[in-house]
Amino acid sequence: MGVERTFVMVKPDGVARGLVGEVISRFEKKGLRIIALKMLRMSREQAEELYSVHRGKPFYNSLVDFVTSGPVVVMILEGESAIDVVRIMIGPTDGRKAPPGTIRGDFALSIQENIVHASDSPESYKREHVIFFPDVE
Ligand code: 3AN
Repeated sequence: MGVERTFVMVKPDGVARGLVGEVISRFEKKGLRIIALKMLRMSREQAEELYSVHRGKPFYNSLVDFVTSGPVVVMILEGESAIDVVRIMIGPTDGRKAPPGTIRGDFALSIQENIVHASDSPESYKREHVIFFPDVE
């Protein structure tokens, strides 16, 4: 615990719906610090690495198609218990079940198109952030 870093991505649906500012604003107001931030269109290779734990699952191909379908905004956030704090703020995977007040609860009605991705453990952070920020520790 203590101060840690997490990897967060606004997915193509969040960018297309104009929710980048809303999402970043929530994290900033919470007190998390932006360490790195950029917009990009991810390659198929990057998407396959990001979601490598889901390889072979029925939704995997559709998920890779979706996250490569348009620009995304990727960032590294830092703060006290940042990994758990951000996971609580984004809410459960299924937007229909995510409680109001969470990002997915407030803005998503889908399990695939659910606005944001965030690392779920320090190991995930290590693997995920280097895909997009190879120079950040
Ligand atoms: P989370 O993003 O909450 O960590 P994961 O890691 O279980 O959720 O899933 C990664 C991504 O895969 C989700 N954000 C969602 O876009 C997609 N996904 C997960 N489960 C399903 C499913 N049953 N059907 C379609 N897409 C899914």
